[in-house]
This record gives sequence, structure tokens and C-alpha cells, in this order.
Amino acid sequence: MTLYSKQFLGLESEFTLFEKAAVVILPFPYEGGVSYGTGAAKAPDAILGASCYLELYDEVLDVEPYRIGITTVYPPAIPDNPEGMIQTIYNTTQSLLQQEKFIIPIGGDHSITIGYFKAIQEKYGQISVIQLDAHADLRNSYDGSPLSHACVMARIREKTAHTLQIGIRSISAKEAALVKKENISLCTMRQFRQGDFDLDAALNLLPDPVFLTVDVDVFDWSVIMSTGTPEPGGLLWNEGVSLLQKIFKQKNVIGFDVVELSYQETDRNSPFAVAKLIYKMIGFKFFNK
Ligand SMILES: [Mn+2]
Repeated sequence: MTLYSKQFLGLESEFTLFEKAAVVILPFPYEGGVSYGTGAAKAPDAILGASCYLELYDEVLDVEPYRIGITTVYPPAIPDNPEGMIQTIYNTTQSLLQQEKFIIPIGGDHSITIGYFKAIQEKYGQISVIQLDAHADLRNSYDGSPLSHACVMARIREKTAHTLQIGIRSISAKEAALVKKENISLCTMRQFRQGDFDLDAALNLLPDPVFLTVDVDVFDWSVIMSTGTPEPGGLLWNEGVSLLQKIFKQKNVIGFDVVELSYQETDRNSPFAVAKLIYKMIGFKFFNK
């Protein structure tokens, strides 16, 4: 594996050695599946750049999570058609999974999740999926494509019925009808805020292991402003971090991705928040006792 010139956290080389690293960061700069704003392809570099300014010590966990080894690999050449793109992320993550790495693809738009999920499901078999997102992404196709970022959960639910969607505040009538018909476990942002959804029960019902996909538009604009399809009224920073800590504590998360940041030259805050979020999640995965 060729390492990328930009390393997550800007770590010293002894902590980025591929053979020793528990975590592999895979930048995946693809935005062929977006529908509204662009900029997702520049997001991985922006996140890696911002990550170099993070404090390496986690004051809540009282550890330095980077010591498990975090390596950032060179992004693969990505075809600009969705089928080729999905095959590429599938091939790359499959090979990394065989080497027993915990892989974190950084998008890129949400359609990249389809390929990573395929690789992870092949490795683990029975698997559940938790999606943090403003959008339900349950459309069978969008803009004429079944591989659009608006169809990710529809593609995933063809492979597993064990899904939990949290933070949703943008959903079509057709998607809402599907949620009712198939009794899909979905916690809207409003339900989350009002405590109208039994998250513990939903988490308990979900069989391990769990794959987690985080669309950064689940967060409020005051936390992460620059995203492809922004929706007002999302999770605040501490809410989101506490929710993730709870998920990692209760479930065996065997992989996650973070998608849909949109790079904007004037916004330095959003890439920093996403970098910090990824590092928090690594801490939760490996040190959440
Ligand atoms: Mn979304």
C-alpha cells in the first residue's frame, strides 16, 4: 500500500507504518453522485489538512488514540462512472479488510458507501447498518440513477433488513410510506429532540456487528456548514458526539465512513469539525470502556 503524502493528524512516521497501524484512512474524492452542491471531491484533502491542527490527546477518554497507529493510504484512481467508482472502493476496502484493518473511507459523496458496505458485508456476513443523516436516502433511484447518493439506504436495505436511521428531517412521501410499510427503524430529528424515540430499544434490536455511515449533514449548520445537500436543524456537536459514544459503547462497530462534506474555500470550520469527529470516533472504537 502506498501511503499518502497527507497523513491524518500529520503523525510521525512511526505511527503511520502500514504494517503496525490498526486504522487505515482511505481518502475517496468522488462527487459523481451529488445532486445539489459540489465540493465533495475536495473534502478528503481539506479534512486531512485540518486534522494536523487537532490536539492528539482526548481529554474525555484520557488517552492518545493515535498510538494504535493510523495510516492514510493513497487514494485509488477513481472512474467517473458510478459502477466503476463502486467497484473501485469495493476492491480497495476488500483488500484492506483482508489485512485486518479498521477502515475509514473519507468521502466524497454518500454513494461511495455502497461499495464499502458490499466489501464489509462479504467479510462479516450478517450485518446491521446505522445511518446518521438528515436524509432518508431510501429512494429506489434519483436523477435516473439507482447509485445516486440519495439511494444509499435503498441499496443497503436490499442486502440487510437490520438498519437504524437517525437524525432524518428530509424525506419524501414515498419514502415515508416505505418506512411504514416495511416498519423501518427511523428516528427523525424531531423525535430525537423530543425523546419520542426509544433509541436504546432500537440499538438493542440491532444484531452485531454494525456498520456505521455518517453523512455530515446530520449535524447542524453551526457545527458543519458546508455540505452538499444542507438541511437546517441538525445535531449539535455535543449531541452528536454523545450519540456516537453511545453507539460505540453498545454495539460492535466494525467499520464506518464519513461522507458529504463539501469543501468551500471560505469555511475552515467544517473540515476541522469533521476531522475532530473522525478522531473522536476512533477513540470511541478503541478506548470506549
Ligand atoms: Mn444526507
